[in-house]
Amino acid sequence: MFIDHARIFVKAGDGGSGHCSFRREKFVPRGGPNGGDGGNGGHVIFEASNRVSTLLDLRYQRHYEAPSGERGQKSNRHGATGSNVVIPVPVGTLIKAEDTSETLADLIVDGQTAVVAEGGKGGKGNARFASSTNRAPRQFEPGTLGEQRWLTLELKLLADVGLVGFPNAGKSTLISTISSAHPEIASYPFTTLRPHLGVVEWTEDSSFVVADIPGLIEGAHEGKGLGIQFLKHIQRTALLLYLIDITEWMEQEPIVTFETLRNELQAFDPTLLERPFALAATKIDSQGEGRHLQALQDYCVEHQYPCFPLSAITREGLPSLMTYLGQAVLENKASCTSKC
Ligand SMILES: Nc1nc2c(ncn2[C@@H]2O[C@H](COP(=O)(O)OP(=O)(O)OP(=O)(O)O)[C@@H](O)[C@H]2O)c(=O)[nH]1
Ligand SMILES: [Mg+2]
Repeated sequence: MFIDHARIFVKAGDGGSGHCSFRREKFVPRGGPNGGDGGNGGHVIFEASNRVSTLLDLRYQRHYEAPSGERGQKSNRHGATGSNVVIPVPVGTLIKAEDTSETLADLIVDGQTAVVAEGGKGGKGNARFASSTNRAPRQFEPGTLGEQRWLTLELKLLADVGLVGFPNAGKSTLISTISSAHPEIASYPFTTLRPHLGVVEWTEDSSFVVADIPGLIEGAHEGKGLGIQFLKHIQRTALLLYLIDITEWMEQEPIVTFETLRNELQAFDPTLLERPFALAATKIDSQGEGRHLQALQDYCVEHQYPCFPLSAITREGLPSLMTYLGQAVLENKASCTSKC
């Protein structure tokens, strides 16, 4: 099951208390204080991992608590440090504090970590309070408390290109043709029920990531079909590719299809309309007379939208689409690097 939202409670370990004790040995009178320090409490840490693809585990386990540090001991022995609790999450996970909505971390690289609850510090034992004027201190510190908080986690996939289209438009077929991703493909609507990522090896040394998300229909923003909840997974893509089925038995005119998709995107997040995009006219191998394709191409010429007629089955049109996407992604990365 693909889960992209979770709410959990984290509690870091408390610091162990310092110890109060004195050397008591037979021939050592007034041996002095020897109470050790308490150990630090363990942190709660998130780690982004490519091996995890959903927040499902966090739905089952909602409480995470790191062990506390142990008390200090006699003979100047420090208490053991509490071990850290490391929670693996998918790359693209955003972590917010529930009470303030403050973003604590946005884990976008495999292996990236973030401490979300700091362990308490161990207290000092009485040995640390000895001074020339106080040789037998009875003073020691308690450990400090570990942080605790409720967190909300949201997974927003990271991809370069997002595929947007009606159900059955051929999104999954396209991603399975150009990458090694294998989402289910079938001739009925809403085959895809969760987003899929595919890595496209564009040239020998460059690749880009494509996201296939479940199909949209008119009224998705009002909850029709699968709704617009999955659109958050294309919010971070640099480029959108609208897939329009142009086979002649499609009742809806392709331009209406395109505009409906744009309206649904706008209802979810108006900035998605400012994102660079291209259109792909799909299934040209079985398009019939080509009336729909002609209408869509005329519309794209008029508006100066890039349009790629293609067939994911015969691969016709794929090379030019790949070149366009690959270059657009490269240009976007270059402009982002120079701006950042
Ligand atoms: N002839 C032809 N059929 C295609 C092409 N691309 C996809 N199809 C067919 O169209 C149907 C739907 O394809 P999918 O890739 O599952 O469509 P989708 O957009 O992922 O659909 P949802 O997951 O329901 O949103 C399948 O029967 C595919 O075999 C194409 O280029 N040519
Ligand atoms: Mg699909």
